[in-house]
Amino acid sequence: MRIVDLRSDTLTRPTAAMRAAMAAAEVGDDVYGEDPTVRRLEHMAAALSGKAAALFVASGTMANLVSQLAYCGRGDELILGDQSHVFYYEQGGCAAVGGIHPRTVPTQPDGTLDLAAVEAAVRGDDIHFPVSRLLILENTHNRCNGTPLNVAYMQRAGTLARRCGLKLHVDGARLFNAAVALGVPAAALAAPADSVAFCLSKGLAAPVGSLVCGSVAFIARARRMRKQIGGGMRQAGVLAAAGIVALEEMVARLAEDHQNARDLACALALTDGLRLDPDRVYTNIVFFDVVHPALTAAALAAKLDARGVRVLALGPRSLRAVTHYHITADDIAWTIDTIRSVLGAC
Ligand code: TLP
Repeated sequence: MRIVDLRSDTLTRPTAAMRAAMAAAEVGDDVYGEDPTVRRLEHMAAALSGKAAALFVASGTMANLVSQLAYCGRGDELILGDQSHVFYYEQGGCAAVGGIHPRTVPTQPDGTLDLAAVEAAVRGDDIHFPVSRLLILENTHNRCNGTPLNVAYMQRAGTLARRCGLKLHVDGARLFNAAVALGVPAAALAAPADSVAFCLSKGLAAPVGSLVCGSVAFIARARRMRKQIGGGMRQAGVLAAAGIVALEEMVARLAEDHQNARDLACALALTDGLRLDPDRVYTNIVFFDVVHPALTAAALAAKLDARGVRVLALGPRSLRAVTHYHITADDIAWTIDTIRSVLGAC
């Protein structure tokens, strides 16, 4: 049966070039700093993000966690959006592992935080209060249709963070999607931040891995935190080799994923029983609501699954489809036909 799996771009499998690079990778013990392939990947990541240093970690969740641990001690406060991945999907790692107190402000529909609300959330110098240390932004914003945060906004956020004595960390799991969609270098989006994390294992199709990028001192601290939570990876060059191919070969083609997402969104917007605004789809993530009276999101996802189209039900009426390397324009056309046929039969 034909399967078009749109549940996530994390489903991407390594390319032939990645597998070849993995097989040939020169390796060493990375906990001793002796894996040449990991070092090369970290240098590439630092250069691409415009930061002085970088650290290879197992996942986006680990990248965000070591960053929070590097900046904050127990009882310190961290400001982040209520729809952010760190707050929503990372098991409260900051609190569970680091004793860090998360303070949310509402995420706006375009993935930004109202900077006046951020400023109002920064604590004053009062013996009753935790100390505000860190602001986290997400670019692109997963739960807000994969919307990219632009350079001007990032600069305003960076200025505010500095003025308020906060560090700024960017969860850029899909930073290169943002850069490609906006037509700017990733480094321009990262410049106002103290640190940025990005993933190799999503649209860039590497099997495993994320990078955290920042100053030399920050990365040294993050490296300690990675070891503390068990993330030292030894001959990780076999994984880093795929990551190098991802950065060299897979960034520019993200534009195809964005076009496919937009084509999907435009067609779904014209489909009875569904609701979405295609003008809010900028990258590879399409959220849509089912408004058909006889269907919930879970019921529609199950019916589509039976026909080979996989999407995620993420709320009572809300579904998510993510385009990626293995999804062709023909897959999108077939998906649209299948969704219309399933809805037509309800
Ligand atoms: N997102 C996954 C799920 O966890 C929801 C997905 O399928 O989209 N930051 C952002 C913005 C992310 O979207 C994700 C993964 C992460 C961090 C965590 O990355 P991993 O899965 O590598 O820990």
